[in-house]
Amino acid sequence: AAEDGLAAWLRYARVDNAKACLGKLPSSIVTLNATKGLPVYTAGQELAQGIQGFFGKKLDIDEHDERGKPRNNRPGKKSNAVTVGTVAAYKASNPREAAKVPELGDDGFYLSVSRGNALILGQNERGALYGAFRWLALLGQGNCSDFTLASTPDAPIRWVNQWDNLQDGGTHGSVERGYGGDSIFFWDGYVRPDLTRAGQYARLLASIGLNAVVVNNVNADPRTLTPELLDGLARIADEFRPYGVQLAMALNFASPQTLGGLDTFDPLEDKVQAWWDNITNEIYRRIPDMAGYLVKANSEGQPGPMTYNRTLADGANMFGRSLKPHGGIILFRAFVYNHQTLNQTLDWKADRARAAVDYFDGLDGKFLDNVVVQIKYGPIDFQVREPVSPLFAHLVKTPTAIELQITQEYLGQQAHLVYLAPMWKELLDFDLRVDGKESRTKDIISGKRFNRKLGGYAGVVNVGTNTTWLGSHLAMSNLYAYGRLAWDPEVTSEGILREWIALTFSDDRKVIDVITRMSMLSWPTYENYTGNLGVQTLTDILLGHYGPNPGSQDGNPWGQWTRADSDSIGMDRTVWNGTGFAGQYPPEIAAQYEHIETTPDNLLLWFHHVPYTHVLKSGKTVIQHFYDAHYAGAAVAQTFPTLWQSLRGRRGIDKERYEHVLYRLNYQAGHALVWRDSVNNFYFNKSSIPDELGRVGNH
Ligand code: GCW
Repeated sequence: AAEDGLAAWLRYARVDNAKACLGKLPSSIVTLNATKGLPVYTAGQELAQGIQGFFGKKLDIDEHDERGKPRNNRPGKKSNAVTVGTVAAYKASNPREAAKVPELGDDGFYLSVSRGNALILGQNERGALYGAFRWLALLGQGNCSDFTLASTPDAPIRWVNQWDNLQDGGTHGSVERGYGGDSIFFWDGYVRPDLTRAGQYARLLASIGLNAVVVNNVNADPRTLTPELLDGLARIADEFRPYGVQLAMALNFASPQTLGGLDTFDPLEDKVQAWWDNITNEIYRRIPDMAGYLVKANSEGQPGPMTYNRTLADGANMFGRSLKPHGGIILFRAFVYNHQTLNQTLDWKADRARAAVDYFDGLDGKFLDNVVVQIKYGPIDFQVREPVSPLFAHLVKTPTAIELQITQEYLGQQAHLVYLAPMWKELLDFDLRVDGKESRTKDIISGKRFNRKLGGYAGVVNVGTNTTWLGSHLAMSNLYAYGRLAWDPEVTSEGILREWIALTFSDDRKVIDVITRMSMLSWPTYENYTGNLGVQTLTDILLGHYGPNPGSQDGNPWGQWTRADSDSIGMDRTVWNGTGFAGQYPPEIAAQYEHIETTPDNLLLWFHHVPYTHVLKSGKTVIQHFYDAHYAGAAVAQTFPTLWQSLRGRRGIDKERYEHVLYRLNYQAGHALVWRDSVNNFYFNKSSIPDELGRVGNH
């Protein structure tokens, strides 16, 4: 039902062995120094709601004040309790016990469950809420055993980016690359009067450890900074605050001119700096806990410092200065390139993939300490297969965050099931070998590798007003996985999935197994029936990034080229003969990508231009691999509806969600055939090489 979609993994539905847990549950909830509207208070409410939902047991909430004394003096103190609060509040009432709590980092929690008593302590208020949600996630899987756990998130920045426009318009409605309806925040140029969904969204995000949301599009509207809008943003922040989620905002670099009426937006002009300082003060006056800014500059037509021949660091630091007194941070995007000047026909060495490193060259060390560079996982744009962006290896003194995309822009737009955790984990685990030492992406962004305090994760989520949030029930596993990985990149893709399924549908064994199976197959399957061997996804580049259109990649300045002709295909990104992109990696990795023999098959066409008859490590030719992979991928997609149908009527698979998912999987199965035939025919027509199995070409 609609409310199941809205509640997503926080349905708190009755668990199978509810009875078995009853004896092991506390009989009351104690909150330590809770204030209504702040996370510890929320944690108490969630625990009550969750335990009632999972087990049918109603618990009272006893509020204790800052000295540990009951506020609502209920007679006859109950024996077993779950106590929730901050470490500091616990210390005030129970110094001796508090001394035993292990050291926690920012946002961390300590969770100890023993014989019907539970202690949930946060390093800060939201840490306590995270601890409560973690325990609830276990209880919701029927796990009511005793345990002790201290957990601190791997990285401090665990943000969501929403690409929400203030107004309907353009071809994409009010959320750019959003496939779940209109913005939950904005309507008709203003912040919505009713922000119920904003609060519900914050609740979901807090339950997976995410701590801030940029609420407006990176292609930012200068009107965001008008007083009416700022008042509205403050109301959004009020909805977020009970969940410990902070508001952040995207800015338009030219605002001092377009909105403020100055004759310039040059970041080195005093009056421009003063304008930003002033507006920043205005924002913090309304939203004292605002997290910071996100800025897209000099990219795809957006204004930026380069308009005035200033560096990207000059631009970023201007915001850093304004934010500094308020403790805010600026996420400055590395997605900087010019989509108008790239010329494929004239220039064999032109390459959009080079842009980020080229533009940030020489800037490491020039950023203020509250500037974080936000880097898309790959050098192009959220494709089904990209190597990790080499920029992660170049910024040693500068904190970085990885930008992942939960909304499936190039990956089927939620009409295809594509579970992304396995892809993200490959990227996060990749070892860039900076200075010949182990340098995994995850350890670079967390700050561990180069000893930095800041860094982390930015996920483009783009939920909308649809009661499924993203437009598809199964796509929500990606949001769940994003939060879990940003907290702890060591958790396994499959483990995340099993937990998400149990909480979203039920802990029925078959339900968990079947959805896990489909989801774990889904990314390789999508890659098989779309773009193979690192050639990129092959969606239509010019119209909405959806559906097959291999021909649209080339012959335009967008730079997502394949250079396919009648004999050969692939981007030569070698140093010796190509664009030189391979040389942007540290030496060990550069050497690997420079040569065909050491480039993995799945990135062959990303780095090399080869004949269709080139033989892969697998022993197949490139063209035969295309044909086979497309048949294999489309065949697996045909099995998804049948697999799903085997779950009909099982626990947690209600009729409405069953039908909704089935409809999409049937569509995907059909569309996979369209993909298969379009791509195969396209390359057959180009190359005139028939399929060895006679499926493609002249019959
Ligand atoms: O992936 C592309 C999208 C644009 C987006 C841009 C960006 C917000 O097609 O819609 O703009 O990247 O990330 O800035």
